[in-house]
Amino acid sequence: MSEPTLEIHLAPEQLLGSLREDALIGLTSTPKWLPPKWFYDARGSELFEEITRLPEYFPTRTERELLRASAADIAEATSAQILVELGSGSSEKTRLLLGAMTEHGTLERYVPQDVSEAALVSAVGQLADEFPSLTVHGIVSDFTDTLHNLPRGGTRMIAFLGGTLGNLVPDERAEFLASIAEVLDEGEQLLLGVGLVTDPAVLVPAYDDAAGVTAQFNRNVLSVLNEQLGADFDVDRFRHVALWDETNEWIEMRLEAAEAMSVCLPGIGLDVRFGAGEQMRTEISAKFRVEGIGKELDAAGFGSDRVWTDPDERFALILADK
Ligand code: AVJ
Repeated sequence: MSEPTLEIHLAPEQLLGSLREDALIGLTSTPKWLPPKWFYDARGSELFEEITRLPEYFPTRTERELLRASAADIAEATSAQILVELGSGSSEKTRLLLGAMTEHGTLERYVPQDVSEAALVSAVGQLADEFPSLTVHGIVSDFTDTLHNLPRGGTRMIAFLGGTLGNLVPDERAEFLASIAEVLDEGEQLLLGVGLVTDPAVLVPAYDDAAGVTAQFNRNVLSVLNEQLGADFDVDRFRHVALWDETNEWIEMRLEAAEAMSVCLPGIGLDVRFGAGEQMRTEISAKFRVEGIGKELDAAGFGSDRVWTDPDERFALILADK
């Protein structure tokens, strides 16, 4: 077995710099907002893993079953030697794909990328044990950074699973898909996992669970600002809000100030006021229609694609060819 390796492209100073920029922009905007990327410190990553096991949070389970059912087909439809996974987190579901792709015979290297070093360290160790024929090389970075420094030396498939594409606003999404198409050579592929538009009665509870884990996850972004920027958010005075935006077809998570308050953020030299009941957007999680995402992939510069969905049509895996 070869030892897994880890490459760190996100110096802590860089990470802090971009958090400061994002916090400054978001907290001085009307309405206020914060990018979802900042949920995922060690505690936030743990809370997300906990979310994936909740009875209400169906996406992870659905995608896992879908991967189980379609991994052999996907392996059949690719001759990739390198699998690069963006936002790999725990890589838990990817095992199904790695199993099928190593059996099929072309895969040599797995390159998981994530912003969370803690999540990656534990994932690469386990994966290298489980798949002794694979070279496992983790990259701690921002995914846009990884895209521009993509590994070479074989045919590549980029996997972007879990529905994380839905966290990008439409403009960011178009730009992101186009830059993936741009860095891939002909014959290389993108494997995308996206949540589909579903009954809001099923969707909303997935983002507002009875046990309150998603609420803790949402509020964790305030703890991150407290720790990293020396802020004094009174985390418990913010209420978790999850709603279905019918027009945009996305779930929106917000934090609502329970009462008027001011917050000091010494790390960015900012004092901000929240009015009673003021809501700040912390995440969008867009859901897709098969036809719509097909058009977006087309527009981004991809060729043909193949689509697999679960029986309830709540999730889709799309393999797009460059
Ligand atoms: C990891 C971004 C796919 O949008 O469903 C879970 C994050 N937010 N519960 C999602 C999340 C609230 C999740 N993604």
